Amino acid sequence: MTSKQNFPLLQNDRILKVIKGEKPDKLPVWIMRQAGRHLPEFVEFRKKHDFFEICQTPKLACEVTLMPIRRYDLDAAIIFSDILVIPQALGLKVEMKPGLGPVIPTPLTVDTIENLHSDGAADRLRYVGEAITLTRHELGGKVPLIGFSGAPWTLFGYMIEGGGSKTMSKAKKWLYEYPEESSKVLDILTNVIIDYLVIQAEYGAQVLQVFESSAEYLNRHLFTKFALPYLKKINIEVKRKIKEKKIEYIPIILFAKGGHFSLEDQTELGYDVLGVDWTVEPQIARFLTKNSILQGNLDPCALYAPKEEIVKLVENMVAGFGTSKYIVNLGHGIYPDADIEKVKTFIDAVHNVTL
Ligand code: 1CP
Repeated sequence: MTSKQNFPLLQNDRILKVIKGEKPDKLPVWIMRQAGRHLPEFVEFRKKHDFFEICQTPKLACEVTLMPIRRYDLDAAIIFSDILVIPQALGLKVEMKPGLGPVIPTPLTVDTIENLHSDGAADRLRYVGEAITLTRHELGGKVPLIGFSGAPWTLFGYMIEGGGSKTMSKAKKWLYEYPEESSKVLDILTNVIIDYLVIQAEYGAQVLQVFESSAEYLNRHLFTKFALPYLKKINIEVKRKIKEKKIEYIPIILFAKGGHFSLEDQTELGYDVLGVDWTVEPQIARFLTKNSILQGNLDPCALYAPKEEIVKLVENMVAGFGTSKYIVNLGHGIYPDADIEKVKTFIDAVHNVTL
């Protein structure tokens, strides 16, 4: 296996500089879901390979991770995988249905909690680590590599709903009807997520992001009870374990999509960066999060606008966030029909901002 040491020297440290409180030469930008369906080369690649085959084969995952880096002037790569590899490692079957997304044919029930294979679950995800190590070498230090995980509430939602949902009402029903069982599952997930993120750090991830993509289905009360304590534990424990293993400090980004009602609370969790979704006004996000480093938040649909308009929207967004303590991204994942040229306009507009 490729060595976890002697990685090539990092040439583009814009994101890491921002996180350390230093001034980069240009504003850094990366795009959530950049390694995916909007790239014609990915669509071609997918005709030959099953989704989870790509995730589980380091060479293939590395190849897809590099696709957007070859095409665009991005300031970070994100390892190709999916948040649902964790439910899979816990023993649930997950299928990727074309045009539909992930489906769990036999969702979790209160009676099947005991069947979850939590022992060794993170170890069964070492293939993601191997993909990270390989990608770090293949990147040649061009940009830093981000590892990621889904957050407990978000994964809980998919496991109970059996896939995506417009309301998450089945998962929310658990929170009201079976709070103890809910906490039990959230605890199991939290522990696997911690070990999984530590593995990613061990294998060479330089930044980690936690996706709480289903924050939008909760209110402040439910989020405080069923999301925040687990998110807090993840940040503390990952950092503690990384230190214990004498791995270099790794910053962690939290992106709670639709969690604007909790932005103020999120500042108390200790994450290095808070992601902001596209529904929040930059000035309001700044006001609520005080000195936090923020990431976001252009509406993914803004990429449908004419190029001149995209440039203006970027300038307005940057004026709202300010140029310090800021990493540019979209306010959610890029859509499959995004135009390559418009993506380039977006990235260039960010890099053209005078600091
Ligand atoms: O480029 C990258 O960002 C790396 C790859 C990546 C990431 C970070 C993929 C590949 N998925 C994810 C994270 C992920 N997966 C999230 C969190 C980000 C977000 O909120 O968008 C979520 C919620 C998922 C679950 C998921 N996987 C969905 C959403 C389903 C729903 O209805 O809620 C879908 C459609 C997928 C499939 C998927 N994951 C990734 C790709 C490229 C695809 C498309 C599937 C295919 O190629 O057939």
